[in-house]
Amino acid sequence: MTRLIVAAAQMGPVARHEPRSAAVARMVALMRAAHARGARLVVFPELALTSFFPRWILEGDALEAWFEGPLPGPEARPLFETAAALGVGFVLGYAERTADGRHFNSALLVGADGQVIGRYRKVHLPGHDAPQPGRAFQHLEKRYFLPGDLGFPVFPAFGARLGMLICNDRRWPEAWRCLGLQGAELVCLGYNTPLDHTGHAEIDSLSAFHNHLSMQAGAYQNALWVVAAAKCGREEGSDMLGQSAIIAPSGQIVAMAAGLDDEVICAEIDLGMGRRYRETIFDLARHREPGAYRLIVERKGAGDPLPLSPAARGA
Ligand code: ING
Repeated sequence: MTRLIVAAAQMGPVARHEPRSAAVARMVALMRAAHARGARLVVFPELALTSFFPRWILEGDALEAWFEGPLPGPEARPLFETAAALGVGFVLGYAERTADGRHFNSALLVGADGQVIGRYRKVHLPGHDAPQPGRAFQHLEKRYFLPGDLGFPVFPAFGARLGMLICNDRRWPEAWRCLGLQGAELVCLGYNTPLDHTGHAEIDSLSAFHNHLSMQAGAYQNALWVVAAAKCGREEGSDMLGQSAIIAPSGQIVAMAAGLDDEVICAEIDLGMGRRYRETIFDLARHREPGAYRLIVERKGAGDPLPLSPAARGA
């Protein structure tokens, strides 16, 4: 199968005291809307079941309450059951507590039968490991989560080679490259992106630009499709970026959310497009020069001989 209709299920704010059952009901409605438009894979945002709790200082049981044990638990079960009933797979961002009590910012890949295919744990944790003075909202992912320990896995699913990233991962080219070098054809990611992250207006004012720049570059330079779903809007007073998007291996945005609330965007993706980029511009076997990268990294000083092109060498 080289064509697949996919959907990003953007979510508006999830309130601090909104029960998971309410968030799941919203997600079921989004999944049904996506299915009605032919989607067979739906991507939900990062930490989709709850409010973005790393914005608050939390300790002990008050922190533990934000994490999920093994999924599907009773609250999330309707989502898995709906997926199986409709024959729709999905990616779900959630706060994972492992059996031995470790905490990760994770994403689950679930097949059209409602069964778990695989898991990814966010590697790049932004923000701080201790509360910062003077911030309207904290960003304590480094305090609440461990860095992901599963690497960047690629799963054969939905007729494609599918990888996952989570939010800040999309800003790091290595994350995309690790997936691209494994032949990923489709990357699914969710994000919660506050608009006041750095406190520097000249940076924060470019949040929307940097969001799409990162994903369009990742898509084009690795010849793969991207489905990205935001949790957005004013969530407990914190304004978060929307503009969920579906991006082609050309780097073109083929679908984008227009609002800041629950919204489904869909596109029929052609996996053959990525293949054409990998057979021409990005034929890694013919064009990529990893040896040169080592040379540049290891060069000792300006006196080292520069590599000459065949023409310059008189070849
Ligand atoms: N959020 C943000 C993200 O990477 C951020 C943090 C915002 C970093 C703006 C840099 C600039 O999109 C999460 N959850 O990673």
